[in-house]
Formats: sequence, C-alpha cells, structure tokens
Amino acid sequence: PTWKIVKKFDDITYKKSGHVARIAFNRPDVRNAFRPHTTSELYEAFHDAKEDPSIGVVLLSGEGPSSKDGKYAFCSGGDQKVRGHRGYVGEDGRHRLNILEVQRLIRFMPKVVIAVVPGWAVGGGHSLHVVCDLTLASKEHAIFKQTDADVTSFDGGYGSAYLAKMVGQKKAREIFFLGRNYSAQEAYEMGMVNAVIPHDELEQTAWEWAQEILEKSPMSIKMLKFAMNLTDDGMVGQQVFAGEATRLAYMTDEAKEGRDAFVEKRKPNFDQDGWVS
Ligand code: 1HA
Repeated sequence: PTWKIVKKFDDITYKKSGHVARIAFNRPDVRNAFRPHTTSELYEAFHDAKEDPSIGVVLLSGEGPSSKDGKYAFCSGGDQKVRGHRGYVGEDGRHRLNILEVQRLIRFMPKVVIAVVPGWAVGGGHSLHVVCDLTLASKEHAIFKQTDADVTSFDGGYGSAYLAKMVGQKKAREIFFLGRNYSAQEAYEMGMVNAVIPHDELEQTAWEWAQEILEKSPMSIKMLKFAMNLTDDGMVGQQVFAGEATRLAYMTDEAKEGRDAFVEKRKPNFDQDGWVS
C-alpha cells in the first residue's frame, strides 16, 4: 500500500491508503502509553475515519521499536506518570478518562477496526485490543498482559466483562487476577486473537485482511457488526442497530411519502397494500 499522511499529530500517526485508515500510537519509548493528549488525537483520527465514506477498515497499531531498547509495543495503557487524583492530567490541567470515549467510538463505528499488535498490549492497551473487532498479533513480540489490579485502575467495562464473553469467565478472571504475560499463541488459543503472524509480515497481513473485508457488502458488514454488538450493549446496542434500520426505512417510497406529506402540509397517502408480512 502507498500510505498518505492524513495529518501530523504529536502522539499518534494517521495515514490512509485506498479504503483503509491506519492509526498508530507513537510514543514507543514509553511502550506507547497514552496521555490525555494522545487520547484526544486518537479520538480525532478515529472520528475522521468514521466520517470518511471511503474508509471501510481501520487498523490500530503502535509504532516502534523503542529507541531505548528496541522493544515493540501496541499500547501500555494510561501514562502512569501523568495520572492525577481524578484521572489522567492533560496540559490544560484537567483530569480525564477519555480513553473510554475512544473505546465507544471503536465499538459503535460502522466500520471494521483491526488491532494490529506488534508488541506489548497492556492495561488500557489490552482493553483497546479487546474492544477492536479483530486482533492480529506478532508471533515473536506480542505480549498480552493486564496490570489493572497492579496499579489500581480497573476497566470494568469492555476490558473485563466483554473479555470474559470472549475468552470465558475463568480465563478472563485469570488474566485480571494474576496479571501474567501471555504470548500471541496463548492469546490465540484463548480466542482473543484471530491470527498469529510472523512479525515481519504483520503489517502486510493486516492490509490483506482489510482488502478481503473490503470485497464484501459494506451494509452487511455494518449490520453484522452492530448485530453482534447488540446483545452485549443493551439499549445502546439496540439504538445503534435500530438507527441503521431507520436509515434503510428512509430509503423507501413509504418514508418519502411521510416526509413529503408533512412538508407539503397534506395528509400522507400511504400504499395500503403495503402491510406485507
Ligand atoms: O485501566 C485503565 C482505565 C480504566 C478505566 C478508565 C480509564 C482507564 C485508563 C487507563 C487504564 C490503564 O491503562 S491502567 C494500566 C496502566 N498501565 C500499566 O500498568 C502498564 C505499565 N507498564 C508496564 O507494566 C511495563 O512497562 C510493560 C509490561 C508495558 C513493559 O515492560 P518492559 O518491557 O520491562 O518495559 P519498562 O522498562 O517497564 O518500560 C519502558 C519505559 O516505558 C519505562 O520508562 P523509562 O524507565 O525508560 O523512563 C516505563 O516507565 C515506560 N512505561 C511503560 N508503560 C508505561 C510507561 N510509562 C508510563 N505509563 C505506562 N503505562
């Protein structure tokens, strides 16, 4: 792929090629930990990808390796050095937990988000891979680890409860209660990684997975994602799914007649043979 930089950010990189967007953490010397500034940039990039009708798949990854020791990371979660009394403290002095807004954006966007994990996926970084639709992991360097109970910062939402739906209750509790390291292969066997890829082929493989998805019907992919989300997301899941049903309904003659009758200040003339079962 020939990537075009969309915008220069401080803490992330953001590129597009064809119908694929690639967003990556870019703080490799701190294992791609996120501070509020990182998260704001991440939100902006994801929002742009969500709004761009030419984008069907978003790859989320981490730049690397670290200039200090050559190690790779996807993301090591919230930057503990800027964690304050009520959240992570930005340059504006405000305390935030805005990574949760990014999680919701990934979850509710009508496109496929693939976590491309080249190294450490830890704490809030682990939760991010969990909330992505698919995960591809570096065979040699990916390590999955939950440190939430080490640093007293717990993701009680998608990071844990949804993970349990994915890998089962016992495994999810082990991941959180013991905080061990798991290799890409172990994560694959648990069902939280789709494929274990040789490190040198990871980016190319992610691109190929994206191309396969892009051959499918966009509407079907969107409806399937929202259908699979629905039961876990309660009424918000219903809202998101139903919004798409409303959009499809808008495209019918019946809906256009409803709208036109209102605008033209007349009684709607609906097709009374339209009560199809
Ligand atoms: O759970 C949540 C949230 C829940 C609800 C709502 C919002 C949430 C928001 C965030 C989070 C969290 O993310 S909590 C979990 C926070 N993350 C961690 O506890 C992971 C901390 N890091 C580590 O355990 C390790 O660094 C590592 C397993 C990722 C890698 O170990 P390694 O390879 O031995 O490297 P290490 O030497 O530890 O780290 C390299 C450099 O990166 C160090 O800096 P240096 O000493 O060279 O100056 C290290 O301090 C830095 N670093 C790594 N992770 C972080 C970090 N600096 C700040 N924050 C980090 N998370």
